[in-house]
Amino acid sequence: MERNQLQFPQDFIWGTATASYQIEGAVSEDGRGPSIWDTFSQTPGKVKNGDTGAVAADHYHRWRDDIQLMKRLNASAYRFSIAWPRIFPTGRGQVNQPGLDFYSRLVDGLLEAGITPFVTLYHWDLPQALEDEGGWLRRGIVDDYVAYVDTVSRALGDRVKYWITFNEPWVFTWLGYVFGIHAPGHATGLPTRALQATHHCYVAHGRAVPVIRANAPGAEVGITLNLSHIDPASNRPEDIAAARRYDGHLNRWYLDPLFRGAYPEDMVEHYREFLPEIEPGDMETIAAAIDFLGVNYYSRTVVADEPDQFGLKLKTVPQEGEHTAMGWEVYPEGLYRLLVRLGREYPVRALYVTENGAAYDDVVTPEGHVHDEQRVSYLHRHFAAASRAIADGAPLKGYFVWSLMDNFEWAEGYDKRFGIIYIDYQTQERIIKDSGYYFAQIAAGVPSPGD
Ligand code: IFM
Repeated sequence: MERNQLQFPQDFIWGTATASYQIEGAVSEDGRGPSIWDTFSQTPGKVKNGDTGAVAADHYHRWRDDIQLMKRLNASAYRFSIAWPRIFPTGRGQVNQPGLDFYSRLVDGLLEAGITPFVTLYHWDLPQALEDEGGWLRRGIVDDYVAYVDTVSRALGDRVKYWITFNEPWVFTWLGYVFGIHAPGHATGLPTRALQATHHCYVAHGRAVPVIRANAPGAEVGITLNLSHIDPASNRPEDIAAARRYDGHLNRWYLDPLFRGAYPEDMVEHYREFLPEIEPGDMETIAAAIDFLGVNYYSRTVVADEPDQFGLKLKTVPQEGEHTAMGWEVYPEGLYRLLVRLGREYPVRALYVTENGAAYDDVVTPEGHVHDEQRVSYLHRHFAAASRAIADGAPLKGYFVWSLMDNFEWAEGYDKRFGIIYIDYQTQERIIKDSGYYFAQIAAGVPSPGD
């Protein structure tokens, strides 16, 4: 068989992924409290077109139909997130049982359909009441998070085997606490808050790992990072050094504490005036052994040296060629390189691609179809890259396409469609796109054209 063919192990997991605030809607139902994303999206000018997650894809009411759609996609797993404010409307205290029941029914429905649930415990919808106390900048949030995780894992731990503590710590800390483009919208321009929020998130992660294991016998516990393959813009030593710094900023700052128990030394030096407060024992807590690493990969990053803010001295350089509707370069080779690198440089027991996918400007034909051949091609090339990475030793066990369906793309609102199922937001009609049919073939193990 040729190396560019898709070849995956028999027990390879094929799934789709979503997140609570992006699909559920029903933001005031059954006792859910407000989250930072309700507040942020209701703040004029923060989200394109003034969109909010108030209705989203109405998954809170349509989850049964959505499970049927997953079956039609031949998906063997589903990655979704729990909305903390459905469980504890003000972040802690009295459990909101109807919120917990919603996820319990969802898990039962998935299992009945033969679909393995992968639960993400935090995908950015922090209870607003906790933000009012300082959010991820307050050390006490670690205890609140652990109590929340304890409650959820006690309730679902008899049925859920795969747990992801956090989704993309880099994104919610840097975009939320430095650049101001995600909730809670702090636009400080300095790394201090991102690094402190990251540190609290990481201590919370490390403290949660044994709690989940205790409540969910046989559970596999991991965390999902947004990682990129990084290339220097040229062979100049300055650009190579800049690429290394960006790798330290985006990748190693998040990987090293988990797998080596320390923030990377070169970056500690770069960030010296912005470093977080670290208490004795924190780094050991953070390095709690995990069963898998979740990798969200969308594109590579090309970096050049340039005087700029906070000592990183670099800029990212846009590339010619193919891009998605997000303006992200299509670069499947980066996924291959990243997966192989992770397997070689870090003691990862298992890897899952917990997100990969693309936004394109989809059109529904008069016959009611969505012929999204660019997304089919994007996915096919990334699946091929993953297949090659496995052949070259990466311990990749599964692959989740982002996303099951079109949804609320954060600051981009509903403008950007990542789904392999189209959502008509007027009627909530679901249409399986051509990429969904393509996914269904791959998930069923049917060779695809071109193989
Ligand atoms: O929609 C997001 C998701 O919530 C986190 N990872 C990236 C996706 C696309 O931007």
